[in-house]
Amino acid sequence: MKVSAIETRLVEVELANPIRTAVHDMASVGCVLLTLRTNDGLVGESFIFTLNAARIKAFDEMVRGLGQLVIGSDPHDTEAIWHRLWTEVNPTGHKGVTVAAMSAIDVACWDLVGKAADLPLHKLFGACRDEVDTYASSGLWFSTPTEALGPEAAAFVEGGFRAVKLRIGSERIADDVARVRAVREAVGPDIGVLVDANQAFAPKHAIALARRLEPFDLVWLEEPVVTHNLRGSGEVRAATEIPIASGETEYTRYGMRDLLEAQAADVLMPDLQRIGGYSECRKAAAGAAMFDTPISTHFFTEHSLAIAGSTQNCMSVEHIDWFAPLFNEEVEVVDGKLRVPDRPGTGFTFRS
Ligand code: SMN
Ligand code: MG
Repeated sequence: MKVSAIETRLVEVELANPIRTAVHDMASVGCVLLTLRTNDGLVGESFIFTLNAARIKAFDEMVRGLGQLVIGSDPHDTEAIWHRLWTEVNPTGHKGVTVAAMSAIDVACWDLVGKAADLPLHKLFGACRDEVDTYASSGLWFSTPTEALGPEAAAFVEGGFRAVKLRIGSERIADDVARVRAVREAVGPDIGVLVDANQAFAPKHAIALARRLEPFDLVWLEEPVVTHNLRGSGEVRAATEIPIASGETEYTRYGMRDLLEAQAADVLMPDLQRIGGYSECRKAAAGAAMFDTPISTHFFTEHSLAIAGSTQNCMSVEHIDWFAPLFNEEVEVVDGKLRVPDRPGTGFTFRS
C-alpha cells in the first residue's frame, strides 16, 4: 500500500454561542480536513483546527507541504514517516504549526493502517477497554455568568454525564469559589466536578484559591498557572490536595517529559494535535505510565477514543461536541461513559 494523493478541505464550524475561557475568545473553529488516498483505493482521514479559523491557511499550507513528502510511502511506516517529518521541520521548529501538521499526517496514516487491517485502532495498538469515563466540557464557560452555571451543570447530568468541567479565572478568589459552589450544589455529591483555570493565575493566587476549593471534592484543577511555569505548577501541586491536571498546551513527548520531571502535574492531558498524533501520544502515555501518572485526553473526543481504548493509564476522554458536525458517526455516551468504536481505523469518517 502506498500513499498516492493528499487532499485538504477547509471547514469552519460555528459554535452555538460565542464563548470565553480565561485566555480564549471563540465564535467558531476552523478545521483542516486531511484525506490521504492510497494506490489501492483506501482513504485515511484526520483533522486539525484553529480557534475562529484564524490563520487556518498556515495550517493548510503546512499539511500540504509536509504531505508531499509522504506521497509514495507505505502508511504502515508510521515511525519512519514521523521521524522523517521531525527531521524535515528542524529549521522551522518543533512546536506549533509544524507539529500540528505532523499530527494530521500521522493520524491519517494510522486510519489507513486500521482500514487496511479491517481493525479498530485500539485493537491494533493493543486494547484494554471498550468504554472510558468522560466529562461534559462543551459548556460552563468563563463567559457563563455564575447564576447560569447551576442549571447548565444540572442539564449535563440530566443528559447522562457523570462529570462536568467548569472554567474559572476571576480576579477575586471569592468569585471563583462562588462559581465552583454553584456547580457542586447543582449536581450534588456524586457527580465529578473538574475545574479549568486556563493558566489564569500566579502560583500564590492559585494556591490560595486551591485551598478554598478543597471542600468541593474536585476531580482536578487544570492549568492553574501559565504553562511554561513548570516550577509554579509544581508549587501549586505540592500545596493542595486537589490533583493538578496539565499538558494540553505542551508539544510532543518532550513537553510531557518536562511536566513529569518538574512534578508539575498529577494528570497529563495530551492533545492529539499538539502531541504529534497517535504515534507520539502513545509514547507520551508510556512515559506517564513509567511514573504511574494517568493521562486524560484533551479535545479530539472522536479520535482520542483509540488512545483511551489502548492505554491502561488513560483515566478519561474530554467530551466536546464542537467537531461532531464533521463526522458521519456520533460518539455514544452510555451511563456517563464513552464507547470506544469497533469500526476500522479511527472509526470516524468525514461527511462529504
Ligand atoms: C479549552 C481550551 C481551548 C478552548 C476552549 C477550552 C480548555 C479545555 O482548556 O481544556 O477544554
Ligand atoms: Mg483546559
